[in-house]
Amino acid sequence: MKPNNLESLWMPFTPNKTFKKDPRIIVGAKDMHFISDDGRNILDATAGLWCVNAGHGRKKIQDAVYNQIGELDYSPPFQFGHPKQFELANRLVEIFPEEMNHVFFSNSGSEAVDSALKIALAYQRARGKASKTRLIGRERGYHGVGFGGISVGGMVKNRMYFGSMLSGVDHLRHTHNPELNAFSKGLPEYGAELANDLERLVQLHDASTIAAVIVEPIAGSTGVLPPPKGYLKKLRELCTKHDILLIFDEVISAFGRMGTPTAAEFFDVTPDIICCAKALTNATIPMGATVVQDHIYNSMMDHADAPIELFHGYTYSGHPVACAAALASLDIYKEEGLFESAVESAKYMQEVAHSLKGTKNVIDIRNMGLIAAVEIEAREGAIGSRGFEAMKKAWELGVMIRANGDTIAFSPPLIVKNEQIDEMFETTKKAIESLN
Ligand code: PXG
Repeated sequence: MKPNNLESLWMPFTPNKTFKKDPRIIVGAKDMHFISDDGRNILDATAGLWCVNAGHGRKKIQDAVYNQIGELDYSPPFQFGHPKQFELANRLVEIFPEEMNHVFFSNSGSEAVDSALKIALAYQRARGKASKTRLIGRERGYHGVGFGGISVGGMVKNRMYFGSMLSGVDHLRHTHNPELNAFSKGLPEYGAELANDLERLVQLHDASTIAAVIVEPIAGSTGVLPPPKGYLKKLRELCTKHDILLIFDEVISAFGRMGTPTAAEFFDVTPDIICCAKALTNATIPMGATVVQDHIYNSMMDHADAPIELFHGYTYSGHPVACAAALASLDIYKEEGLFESAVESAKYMQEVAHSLKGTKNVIDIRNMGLIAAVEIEAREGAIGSRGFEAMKKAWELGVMIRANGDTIAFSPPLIVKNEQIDEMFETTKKAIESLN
């Protein structure tokens, strides 16, 4: 049933006026499909917003959440603890890189990022490097919508309306280079040297003023930009050389999207801090986490002001219901071997995605892990209009895809079957071909 009046809701990241004239309403979801209000099954090629990695409507998570509300619906996270938040932190550090053994909980990717930036600054101060206050992001980066996240972020529209943001922030060049790398299968060959852009910023600001660098290991929201081969390793080396923390924003990439628990493991590059959210609870209950290396936590415990080492936290940090959902999600990922099956599906999806080369207006295809992107040429003077129309057409044809500008992104749940991958791309091809 459609709500009678769509006007009272101000929808996020949505053209409200256009949407409300022709709404797309979702009333249910199961496994690989959404159900629309007109009763159609819509194949979910995006795992919602890169987050429903185990597929929709998972009974185990439903039961865990239901039982948790009955047992302990809420307890305050400051000065008191409940068992499941410790259990979840333990489970997370088991699957995160070896040196990363401490977890700070929040409620979203944006908060996980702001927590990471604040921890980086507090850590530098606690260990006697209080001049290290600059934060370095990267052009085209997306780190959520808090003021910290948009300051280090690099997507123009997310920044231009909101004033001057945090001071003392600078940006590395982005890594997108279609002249050399268009239609790369997997990681692009060219561009590792772009990591040296950090040297330029060190020469400009001096390393003694820089606290941390934050990047997405694979840039998602900006239109899927896998890192050039060797880029992340080089960036890690430079951060270590200049005593700068490296933060990976893994809000999209953690929990199996790369076939591994983290992209850090996939790339064999260990950052100092990882931010995650989304698939942590299979998106059923909002939750974010900021996971840090021992040297950061130990330094804070040893040197930060006593008695409270970090003046930061949320009413819902480590919420018991979110913890229950996360524990059940981690169980499902493990019991069903979903990270492993993502590796197989990713191989298949790479070939199917690249078979769209030659389709009308397609100018690039990119992929990595269980992520793919098909970029269509922008209409002159109307950037994003073809992407938007392709998304609408695919919805009519029964597939949910995501348009980031004129790039169509695919990030299906890890339970996806090969026939469903075929359907995702056949429908997308039809949708693209229907556009002028
Ligand atoms: N970091 C990254 C890398 C993200 O992708 C966030 C932080 C923020 O998470 P929250 O939970 O605060 O939304 C994200 C979110 C898209 C799209 O179209 C992606 C996100 C959000 C909205 C749209 O690709 N990712």
